Amino acid sequence: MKKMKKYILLSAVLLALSGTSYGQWTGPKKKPTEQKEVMYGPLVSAKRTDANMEAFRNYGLGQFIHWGVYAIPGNEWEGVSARGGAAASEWIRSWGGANAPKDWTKTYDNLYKSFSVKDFDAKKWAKQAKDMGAKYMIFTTKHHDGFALWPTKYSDYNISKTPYKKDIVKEVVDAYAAEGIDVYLYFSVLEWNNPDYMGKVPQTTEEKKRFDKFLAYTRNQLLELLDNYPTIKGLWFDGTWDASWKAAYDFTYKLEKEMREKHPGLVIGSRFRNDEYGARHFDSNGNLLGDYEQGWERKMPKEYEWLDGNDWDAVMTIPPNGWGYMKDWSGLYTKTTDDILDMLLNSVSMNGNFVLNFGPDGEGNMHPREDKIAKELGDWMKVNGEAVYGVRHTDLPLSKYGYYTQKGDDLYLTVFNRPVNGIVRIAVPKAATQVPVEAILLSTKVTLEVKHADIGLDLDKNTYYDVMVPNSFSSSRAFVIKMKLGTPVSKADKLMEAKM
Ligand code: FHN
Repeated sequence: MKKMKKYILLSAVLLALSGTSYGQWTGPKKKPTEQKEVMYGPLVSAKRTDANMEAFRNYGLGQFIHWGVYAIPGNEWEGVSARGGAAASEWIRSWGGANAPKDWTKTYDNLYKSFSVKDFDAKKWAKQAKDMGAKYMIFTTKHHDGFALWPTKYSDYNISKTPYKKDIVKEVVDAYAAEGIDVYLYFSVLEWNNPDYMGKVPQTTEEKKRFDKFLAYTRNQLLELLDNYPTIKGLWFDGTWDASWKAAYDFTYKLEKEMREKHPGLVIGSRFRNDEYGARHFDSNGNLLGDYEQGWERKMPKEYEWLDGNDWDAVMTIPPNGWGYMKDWSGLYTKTTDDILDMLLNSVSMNGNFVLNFGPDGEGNMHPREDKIAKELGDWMKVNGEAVYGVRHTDLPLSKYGYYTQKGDDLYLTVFNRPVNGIVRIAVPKAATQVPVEAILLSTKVTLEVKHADIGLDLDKNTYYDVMVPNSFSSSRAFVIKMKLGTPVSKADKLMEAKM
């Protein structure tokens, strides 16, 4: 028993010290040189190949929806902007400083009484997402303010107490399922307004009692979501960075196990929990905690190698860090459809999904710019989606013209940088047994000439194939060249090396 006590004390100390998580989102992951005994590591042994994970790998494009009572103020109050006073629009409850309204949280915590969402139409949202080409959607059931968009039995702070009354989560789940779009439910662990929540590790008996009550409440709500909405494919966790949650690694380990047993095939990202040393996303030995890397938020991996072969998705806002609805986008750079296409193709070229965020207003309307982007993105996906869905990374040398994706012996190059001479040069290792032998423009199905261009550069490991894009072809947006890979008809000659 004494040994156990020492162990628990040691791990608590380590936990407190180890603020860092192995998951570096800013560069290649350096696997720890020494492996250590980890009791609370991954619950999923290897890369899953079941239907839900195969579907995840094939999604390509997803939609995130942040919606809650924070949409009513829309990042301002009585004409005063919260910009700079709160971290983001859905963080407006934490608005502080000189400009913040007096007794703001009292005001905020009564917003639910005016949450009538008179324009809310889940079917309209789902149709828009379908037309945009989204294959999965992540929906905020409850954000950090604790307001639940479903009639939870475990808190009175929920949709049933609003003028709208009805179960918004159910309406959204059903509408998206009817459009064939998989639903993942977003769940924030932390709750700013919950008296039993605390960010720090509970110390006193009273604090431990309160936080244990909070953990039981969290478990109840999660099991309730799985009971109420059995068709969902995954849970998307957030707000799991506080020391209190990190110290509850035994609870979170057991809860993940329980949820997976209750809902076979459930997909859970790496943000849910940590190991006993406090390592999040990846345990202290560098093993992924969850089914996919869930740390690419408003950032993109620079190289495929950074992903270490893990599944992942990148979640992205249109205005900078604008997850919940913002009335005022002025003065901000807001991403264009072309920016989003670039990030989407970049993601799928590295075996990831790209998830674009929408933040409906307090009545349930998408922002006009979101409507515009959804339409433009959908128009592009209708013609070129073949280069995005169900594709995988290819090991060819990177192209300077755009992003490669591959499906069997179909190789796609989505061109963002069109060469002025019309020659799209594909570098292929000289030793390759599969090279581009045919090509078409995906949008027009017009056949393109493919020429072997063995430049004969000394020391060059590659040979080249030129795909000729006719000047007559015009495109105001990225376009896709679809190539067929086959056996090379001409071998790159072994040339003598220059003497010098
Ligand atoms: O704090 C949240 C934030 O409000 C937003 O929900 C994003 C989207 O995933 N997640 C957290 C910030 O990392």
